Amino acid sequence: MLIRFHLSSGDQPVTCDKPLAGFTGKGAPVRLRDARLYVSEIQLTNEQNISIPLILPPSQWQSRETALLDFEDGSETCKGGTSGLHTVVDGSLPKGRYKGLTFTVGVPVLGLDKQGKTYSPNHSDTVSAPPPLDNQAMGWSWQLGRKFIKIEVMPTGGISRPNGSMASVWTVHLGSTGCKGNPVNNEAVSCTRSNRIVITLPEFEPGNQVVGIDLDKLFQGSDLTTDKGMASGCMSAPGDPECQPLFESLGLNIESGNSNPSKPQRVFYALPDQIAP
Ligand SMILES: [Ca+2]
Repeated sequence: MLIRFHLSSGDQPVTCDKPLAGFTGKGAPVRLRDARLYVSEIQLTNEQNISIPLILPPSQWQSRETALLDFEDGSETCKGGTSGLHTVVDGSLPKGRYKGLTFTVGVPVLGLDKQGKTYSPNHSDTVSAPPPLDNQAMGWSWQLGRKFIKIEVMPTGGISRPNGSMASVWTVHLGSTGCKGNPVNNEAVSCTRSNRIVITLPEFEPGNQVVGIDLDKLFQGSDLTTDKGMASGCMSAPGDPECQPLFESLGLNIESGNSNPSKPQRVFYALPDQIAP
């Protein structure tokens, strides 16, 4: 079974070769630079309301527990990226009708390697980890963790910084923070803020719908022309002024790093198939 994903800005597809359409109230045109994310713990709900895990056959794009989605093709403004696009998760399920979908945006703390031995998919060395966890661009410095979301955009005219300089790239890097323990020494890693997003789409028919990811909704509370501190954009630091509105769009409590049930995420949604290209 294929679970398909579609990156949009409003109702327009997002690609590397033209500015993001559908952006409202944010001034100058915005170009895409990067758009990749990891999803895991994918489950479909059957008609008896039981959640059944999607079993992922390992490939270049998915390990036993984690899949990489890639919406940039390395062209035009996405030059630092890769030519491959990958917008589906492929897995197997018992035959039957399924009506709902849940998944996590992020890489799990625990998983099983090829030999069936426990290891940490998130806190593993990108050099020796199985694909797609070997993707260097998705690695980040926190205890050999991963960027769960790597979205980068470039507003025309740049981004003004507090010191008067201009930056060109507005960054969204989501990953676990406040991590302790060095995996290189086989120490268990724990992070104070997980920053994994649990997405629940209670009405989702895999054959007729795709998972929409709406950048206009992601940036709803953000001013992409200005950065008020720390990373240009947000690299998940709780003290970064640009992180608060982004975390709110993603349904995450910025202090705890947990999903915030009273303010659900608004970026991921079930989209009828015919809208997707
Ligand atoms: Ca910032």
